[in-house]
Amino acid sequence: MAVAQETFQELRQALLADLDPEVAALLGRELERQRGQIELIASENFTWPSVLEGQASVPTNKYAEGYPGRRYYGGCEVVDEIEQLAIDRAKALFDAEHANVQPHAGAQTNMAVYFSCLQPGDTILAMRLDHGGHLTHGLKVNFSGRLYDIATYGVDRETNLIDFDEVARVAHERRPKLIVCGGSAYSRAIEADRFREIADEVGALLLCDMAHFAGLVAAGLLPNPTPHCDFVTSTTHKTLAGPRSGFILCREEHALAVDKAVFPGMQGGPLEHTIAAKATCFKIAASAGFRAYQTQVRANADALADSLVDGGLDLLTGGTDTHLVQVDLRRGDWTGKDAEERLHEVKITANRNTVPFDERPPTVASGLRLGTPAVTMRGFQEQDLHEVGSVICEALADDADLGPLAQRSRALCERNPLYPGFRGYATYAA
Ligand code: DSN
Repeated sequence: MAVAQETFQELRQALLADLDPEVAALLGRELERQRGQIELIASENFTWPSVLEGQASVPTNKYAEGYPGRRYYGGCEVVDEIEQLAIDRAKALFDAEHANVQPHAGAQTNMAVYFSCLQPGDTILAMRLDHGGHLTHGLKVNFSGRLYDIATYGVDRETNLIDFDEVARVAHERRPKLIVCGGSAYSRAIEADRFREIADEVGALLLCDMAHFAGLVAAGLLPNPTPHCDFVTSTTHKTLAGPRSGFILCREEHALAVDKAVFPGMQGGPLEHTIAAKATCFKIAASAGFRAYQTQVRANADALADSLVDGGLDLLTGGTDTHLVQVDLRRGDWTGKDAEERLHEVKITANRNTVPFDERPPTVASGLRLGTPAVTMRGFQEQDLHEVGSVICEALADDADLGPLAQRSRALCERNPLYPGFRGYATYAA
């Protein structure tokens, strides 16, 4: 029931569903969309209820330019404690000498690292985007490609594994000031130690972008890149399952430069409510429960990979060490775009992705990138991922009967409810 909204007093008391039923209804619809489909976008997750609480909290009202104990505003005594807690937890979780928890998102983490150690025109060596890198690793139309001289490496054409001979050869030819490892579409463990050896040979700094697999590192299921790197960047909302945000880890010798690059170099006021949620995310990521969750993420990724191969699809590298699998569609008629759209019709959300040496443009692409963090968060186990894999393979058959397949997806969602007990915004908006 909507309340009158004319007076200041009414505005000060009204809750969302009463004040703005349109937005409340849209939020309710988004909740139901998330509940009613199988989320396989490898970079997405369903965050913890405790993190949602932190993100909706009152430090959103606070300006706090600067760092704990060194702010440009009064009244920062509590947010100082919040931010210091997040810093200390991030350092402990990844065994890092320094952490900056202010970056608003992943792109800003990489921008801050570049600003801290490079001048425009300096050379960065990074993985090509279509081989699994990231926009901020040097795409021409991204700030990284516009400001810096970009040298690239990729994967081996046969194995689809990082071609370390190429990394070394290009590093020696181009003498980069910074080497970047990690990316957003590579399903095998990143060997930061091997990148370190090459970086040392050419006197380069080393950055690992672990945004995708940070949760698996936190749980001890993938090697921690931090001891080998000058800088490590990450988001907090992918496998880490926290709020939509980012953070930077670095060696002490780079701490001042990184902090100055973030503020005042690029950002103004930090989002202290999100930093509170990051602190909670790091606390959760150090727990036994989180390790159990990540162990299931990995088991589910293997189960999905096995079922897709059994159903006749090709996977890049044949499988996965992480939370993601990459379907290579080049042997058949499907494009990534068409496959993504077909899966949408059977209640499965995924994203098209280029495969290495793809002849199609990224808007069409020849691959699908699938990941298990989100479905695992809602309770899916190996047998469920076998069923998901079977629905995918049947949906990509020429004579697919989509209605029954969508029903099988719905049944999986109903067996594994998302945010059970959360009444949601739709309740108020109704
Ligand atoms: N957009 C993210 C992803 O999907 O991997 C990377 O920033």
